[in-house]
Amino acid sequence: MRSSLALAAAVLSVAHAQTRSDKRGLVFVPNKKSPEDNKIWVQDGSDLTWYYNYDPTPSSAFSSQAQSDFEFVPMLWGSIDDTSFLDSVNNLIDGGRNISHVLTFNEPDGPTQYGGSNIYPWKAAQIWVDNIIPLKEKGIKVGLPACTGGTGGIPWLQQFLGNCSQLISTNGNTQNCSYDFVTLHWYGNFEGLASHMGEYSAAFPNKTQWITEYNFDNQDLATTQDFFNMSAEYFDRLDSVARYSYFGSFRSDDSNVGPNAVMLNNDGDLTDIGSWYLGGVATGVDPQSGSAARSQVDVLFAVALALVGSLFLI
Ligand SMILES: *[C@@H]1O[C@H](CO)[C@@H](O)[C@H](O)[C@H]1NC(C)=O
Ligand SMILES: *[C@@H]1O[C@H](CO)[C@@H](O)[C@H](O)[C@H]1NC(C)=O
Ligand SMILES: *[C@@H]1O[C@H](CO)[C@@H](O)[C@H](O)[C@H]1NC(C)=O
Ligand SMILES: *[C@@H]1O[C@H](CO)[C@@H](O)[C@H](O)[C@H]1NC(C)=O
Ligand SMILES: *[C@H]1O[C@@H](CO)[C@H](O)[C@@H](O)[C@@H]1NC(C)=O
Repeated sequence: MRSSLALAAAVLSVAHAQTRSDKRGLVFVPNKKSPEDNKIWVQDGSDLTWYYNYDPTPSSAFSSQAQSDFEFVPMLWGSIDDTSFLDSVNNLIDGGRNISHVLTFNEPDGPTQYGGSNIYPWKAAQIWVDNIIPLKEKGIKVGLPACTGGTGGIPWLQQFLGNCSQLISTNGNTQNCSYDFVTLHWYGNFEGLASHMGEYSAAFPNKTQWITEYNFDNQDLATTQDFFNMSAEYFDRLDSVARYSYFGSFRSDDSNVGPNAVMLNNDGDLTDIGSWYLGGVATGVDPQSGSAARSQVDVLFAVALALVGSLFLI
């Protein structure tokens, strides 16, 4: 009885050991304090198929990655007064990089002190006409601006689409600015996430969704892990979700979404969530464990002790 239960448990744990998904990508800004973390995301066997860094150009940390293995998705982050985004994407293409998707406007409905690009819909519409429509005409798939998870997001997007339509319509010939996918951010619990996605499907029907930032921030570890698993299972199951990227590719001490929401502990080791996200098994690493700074002090202290010890031996 006992052994068959143990066997059943073992089989289950094997069956649940890994979930893999080619929808998974990386939202990541390399951290100058811990450059050794960069390679974690592109290690052999990593599930991650694409990344973005809020910039129009790839991260130099990933310059040796082939676009076909680890697709770089350029982002037009915020306000510009020229066609620099378009020019930059065209330069990448001319350089031989197969750019197939672009992201636009990071949290344009959000204030800059919380990382938003805080831009008027009409201004964003003009930038879209100048930079995004020419890319769309080349066959590049373009994402609707990535608003915050707040209630202002959908109204902002509706203004944006109306303004964009005004810019490209001529007398008696109404044109709409078109897009290929809808981009969402979410911070909160799973029920809220599912309902947010439903509101976006109703407002922008028949488009696939990319969830490019999400987390249940500032929760205890068990709650964070439950949220992580439920959301990953949901995204993988829904055909309407094309891609997703978990906001947590940093160390606990560097987190602005709470100490447990991260994929790395303070030594740069993958947490359970980090390992699951890459398609691996639980590591048992507590997100809040480790401290590179402290362990350096420990090493110095050990060296000093050894030196003192050797003095006595002489
Ligand atoms: C989350 O999913 C992983 C991988 O499928 C599984 O091993 C783990 O037990 C799950 N954890 C929770 C808290 O549900
Ligand atoms: C470019 O990337 C897209 C999407 O990943 C792919 O479908 C297409 O085949 C690629 N084109 C070339 C020339 O590699
Ligand atoms: C443009 O979008 C509006 C609002 O969604 C819609 O009512 C209208 O039919 C669309 N027009 C065209 C030409 O697609
Ligand atoms: C959604 O797409 C289906 C199939 O392409 C089409 O029949 C339907 O009219 C579309 N609905 C809307 C609201 O555009
Ligand atoms: C977007 O532009 C602003 C500023 O010009 C107007 O006030 C809005 O009415 C307009 N919105 C739409 C949906 O066209």
